Amino acid sequence: MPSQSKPHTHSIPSTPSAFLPPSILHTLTLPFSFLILGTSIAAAFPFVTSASPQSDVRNTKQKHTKPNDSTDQPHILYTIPLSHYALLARWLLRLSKTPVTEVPLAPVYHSLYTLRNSKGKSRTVPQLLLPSGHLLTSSTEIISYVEEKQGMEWLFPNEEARTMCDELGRDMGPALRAFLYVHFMGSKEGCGKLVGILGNRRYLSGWQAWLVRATFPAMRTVMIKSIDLDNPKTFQTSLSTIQSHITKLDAILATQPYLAGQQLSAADITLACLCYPFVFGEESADLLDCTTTPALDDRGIPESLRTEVQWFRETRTGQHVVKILKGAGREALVPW
Ligand SMILES: N[C@@H](CCC(=O)N[C@@H](CS)C(=O)NCC(=O)O)C(=O)O
Repeated sequence: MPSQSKPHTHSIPSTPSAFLPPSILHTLTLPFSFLILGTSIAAAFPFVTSASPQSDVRNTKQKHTKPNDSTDQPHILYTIPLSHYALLARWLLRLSKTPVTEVPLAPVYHSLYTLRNSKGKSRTVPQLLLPSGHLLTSSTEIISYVEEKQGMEWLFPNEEARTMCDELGRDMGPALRAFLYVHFMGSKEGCGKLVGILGNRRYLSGWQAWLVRATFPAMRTVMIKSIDLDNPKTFQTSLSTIQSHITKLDAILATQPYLAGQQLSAADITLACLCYPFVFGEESADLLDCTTTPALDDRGIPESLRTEVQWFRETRTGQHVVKILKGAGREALVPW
């Protein structure tokens, strides 16, 4: 991978002013923003704040079974627009024709919803609130839920598919997130592009998009701390994880058309979603051009990431990701 030759240049200071010029907006503090957000949520979404879902943690081997859950009733999906795990949940719910209302949330502020929904147990997105009031708190649980729907058994044709899904979700997803955020948040140019994506009214409600733009320096600091991006080891570990997965997946794809054999499975969809922010280009711009998943075309790419993306797109794994996004993605990712 190109950046392995210069690993120590890739960690970032968490001080917001290191990359952004001072302005009146930067003086807004996080608590102030939380106050605005909390008030707005209570006013705008009383159904969210009064929900009392349950939460638990499972892997894809465990089955979701809850009495009174009709998959034909409306479900509520909580997401962050740029989240690759949220894309995975959305894709599978669409494929299974589950009726869903999506609640896209600004990063960092999302936790006001997710912690409330899960009674403090889970902060991350995606979360899926079932008609029964039961809450699924990860893409893994959502995959299990979808798998149980009639006609969705093809998602896991064999144990390899299941193992690969678990491994990709556990290791590759967090590694890619750290790797990409270092590139976006490590330069003024990257920060500008990230604000352009995260604070876009196309993907978030007007006031949330405003909140992202107004408080980006504080948000950036929180994200750097929570992903440990100011530690050079984080970048280095992420790189090795990504590299070793790609080497392994390249070898698999050299002998068979799909990750679990001769047909598309949940493993291919998981890989495509988790790598979606790593391919950029027309697949992302055209095929993912819907109201909830930011299109990452050439204009959105930070300069420092250009060579890495080019490198990835030329690997067998990168080409597979593009193929899946172009194929299954076309049907699955039309707007709700
Ligand atoms: N294992 C979880 C991981 C989900 C995850 O890490 N989501 C990220 C977004 S890509 C998130 O919510 N980050 C914000 C946070 O940690 O508060 C899953 O499969 O859903």
